Amino acid sequence: MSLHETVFGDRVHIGFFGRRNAGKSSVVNAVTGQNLAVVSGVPGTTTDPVQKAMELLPMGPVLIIDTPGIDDEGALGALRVQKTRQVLNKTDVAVLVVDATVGKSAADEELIALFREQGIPFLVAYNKCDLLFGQPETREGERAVFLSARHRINIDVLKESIAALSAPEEARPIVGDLLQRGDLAVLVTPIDSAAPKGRLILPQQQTIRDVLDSGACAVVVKETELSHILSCLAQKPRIVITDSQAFAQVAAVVPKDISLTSFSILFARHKGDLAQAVRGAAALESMQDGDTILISEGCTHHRQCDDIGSVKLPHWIRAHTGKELHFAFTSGMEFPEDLSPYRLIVHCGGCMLNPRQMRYRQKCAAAQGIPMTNYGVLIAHMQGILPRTLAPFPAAAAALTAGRA
Ligand SMILES: Nc1nc2c(ncn2[C@@H]2O[C@H](COP(=O)(O)OP(=O)(O)OP(=O)(O)O)[C@@H](O)[C@H]2O)c(=O)[nH]1
Ligand SMILES: [Mg+2]
Repeated sequence: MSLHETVFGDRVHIGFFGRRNAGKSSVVNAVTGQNLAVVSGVPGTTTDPVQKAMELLPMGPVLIIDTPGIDDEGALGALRVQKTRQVLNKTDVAVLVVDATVGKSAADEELIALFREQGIPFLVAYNKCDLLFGQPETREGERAVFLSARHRINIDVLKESIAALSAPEEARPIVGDLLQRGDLAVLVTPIDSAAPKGRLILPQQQTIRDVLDSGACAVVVKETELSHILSCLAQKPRIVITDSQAFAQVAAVVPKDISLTSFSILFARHKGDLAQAVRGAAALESMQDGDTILISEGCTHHRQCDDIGSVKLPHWIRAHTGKELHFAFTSGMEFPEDLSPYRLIVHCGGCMLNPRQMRYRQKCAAAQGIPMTNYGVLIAHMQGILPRTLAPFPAAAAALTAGRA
């Protein structure tokens, strides 16, 4: 996976919505300082979502998404709502662009209702204020910014406000909350045939960064050197984090009084709801002949996920359950609205999805009562290592016993 792709899922996704001609594309261009999107006085200029990954201060890495304008006639229409929802599924922060000379319409209110429904923080950008005497009326409690894209007025205020809204999503820890300054974390990273030669894969790099940021020390070893290194350490490690594939070997070497978990478990928690994934894994035990399992991937081109998802997982699952099961597959942005044909959903780790997208998919499954787990958690379950890897996470470990009951 290229450097550009790897950081995609961690970018703050900022979506710009609103009526046709409100000036969404103009605001996007002003915010980015680039002529990213075509601007014109003709309503309906932007016909498909346009997205661009970039560095944007004060946020850092972001993905900017300009969307087609909605109809002036009020009701959004089924297709518009569906398209808007698709963008909303991956939106961390929504900016509703309103033409200040016209004010908010019924369609704008519908958009606000959609933001609320999906729990997306949003603000209202009243654009074209250069044409206005005084300020437009706003609803109490509404986060509003008054600006002019054309004259570059208050664009900085808009950026600051977006940054303020996007902050909480950024705070999700990988492992930092389990560590204290001066702690030692041992990371076990086998030679990975899927990793580019000479590199560590993204979850490993990000975990190391997180360990360092918490003031702890990361010791990185292969499973073959682990035993020797453990015996050399003067300080007892706070935690050992291993690649799931080496778990059996690592578990045999790490003393029982040292926490042991896997990169997959850390990332299931970092990206989504770990407890739900744990309950989902337990559902594997109640599969019946003829049931269909949906295997879903966040990207279309990650060779390792593809191989695990399409070949290894079905094989392991059939062997583990001994049942005649059917498998369905989806990848990329497609995720079925109707999940009722499936008895279980197994999702990839979602390195290409942002946390909101991942959690949204989990929410869809929960709402329809379909168990959902992920690759790493399910593999850990089938290997019988889930209880030990969950020990550092009491809340998720409770889901383990709840699932059994
Ligand atoms: N006076 C004034 N005009 C603006 C401002 N921002 C945008 N416009 C004008 O409004 C018109 C529509 O701008 P766009 O940015 O294309 O609007 P849009 O919301 O992307 O429109 P669609 O893509 O058709 O949905 C253009 O003629 C812009 O020049 C502003 O701050 N002040
Ligand atoms: Mg546009």
